[in-house]
Amino acid sequence: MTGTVGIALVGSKFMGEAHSNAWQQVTRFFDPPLTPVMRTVVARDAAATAEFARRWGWQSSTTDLATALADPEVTLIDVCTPNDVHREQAVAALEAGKHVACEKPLAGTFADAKAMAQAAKTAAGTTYVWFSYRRVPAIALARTLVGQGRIGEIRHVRAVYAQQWGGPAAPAVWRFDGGIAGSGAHGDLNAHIVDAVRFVTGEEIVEVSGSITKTFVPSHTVDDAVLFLARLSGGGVASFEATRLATGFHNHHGFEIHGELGALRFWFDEMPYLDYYDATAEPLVRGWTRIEVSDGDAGHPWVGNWWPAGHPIGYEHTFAHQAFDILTALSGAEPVAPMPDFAEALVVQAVLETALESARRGTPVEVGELLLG
Ligand code: SOE
Repeated sequence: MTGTVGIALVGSKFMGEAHSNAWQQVTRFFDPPLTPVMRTVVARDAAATAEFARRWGWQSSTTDLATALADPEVTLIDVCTPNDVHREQAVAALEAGKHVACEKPLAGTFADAKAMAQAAKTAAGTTYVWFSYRRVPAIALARTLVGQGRIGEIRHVRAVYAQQWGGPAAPAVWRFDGGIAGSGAHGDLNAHIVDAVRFVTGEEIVEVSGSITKTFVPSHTVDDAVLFLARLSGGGVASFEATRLATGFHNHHGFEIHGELGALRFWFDEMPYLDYYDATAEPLVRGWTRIEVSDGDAGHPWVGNWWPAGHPIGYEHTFAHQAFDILTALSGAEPVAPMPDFAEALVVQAVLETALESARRGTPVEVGELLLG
């Protein structure tokens, strides 16, 4: 399939900028099978949105989502708004026959996420969710190495997402308002590492226990920290930690995955690197190998489209990778790495909800209980 995809962006803040940059960069560095056309941006303030459109290369701007949905040239709605409006905007877009790419978490509440996944089931359009860290080359390589059986059966996973937004200088943003965000560090940060662990291991999180949640800052109406333990479908165990109160960390996240034959370790603070331990190597030389995931010729994903090996890419590139993979998937071809849709994001949301339920009950809870219930 060849042709164009007319895009309407909904939202113009942090993610609106990240996505706009991605739609701009994708045709400069990649040759997607479909060409994105940045038709319009939708946001609340008319003047600010017009200025946003000028700066980021959108052809027009509007304050009215219905205008964008009525445009026959627009086929993909890119939702980058706060969590409480994802459902209304995504469902309206699906009902208008559009494809939808929605920011994570799928929604602020499990009920909204379920409704969105339900709407996607019967819609003509396809859905995508911007779990953009899947498209960190080192994380996608970790998935490939697990798939090749290099670390064997997975026994122990440790996943962490730690930020420092809780101190006296913490900004008063919508992410701390339960009515808008629905969830705090849990929905914003655990969502990423739950998705990353599922993505890399290829396993499901089947049971959650030992979950604790805590709000430290009195003005916050969401959790500031949620920690929980889990069982994986392959029999391994896992721990997840998300916090806004990790003084000293701006955006520290990653995982350590220990298998019967080896281990993998990734931390976003050192984004180009994946550490691999081969437990089958000769004892004399056995040890952690640091792979610099920047070599397209070696088969490292996406990086060959940017700079020569050893010239690292950063946070914003993961969004360009996702833009490329969305355009590839829309054309009917296989994306570089699997692309989560609303049904898959609902599974992530079910894990998050199960953790909250486990904290409420003080007992282990099976994820299937909520997902199927
Ligand atoms: C804010 O907590 C935030 O921007 C998240 O919403 C993003 O998903 C994460 O990538 C960085 O932190």
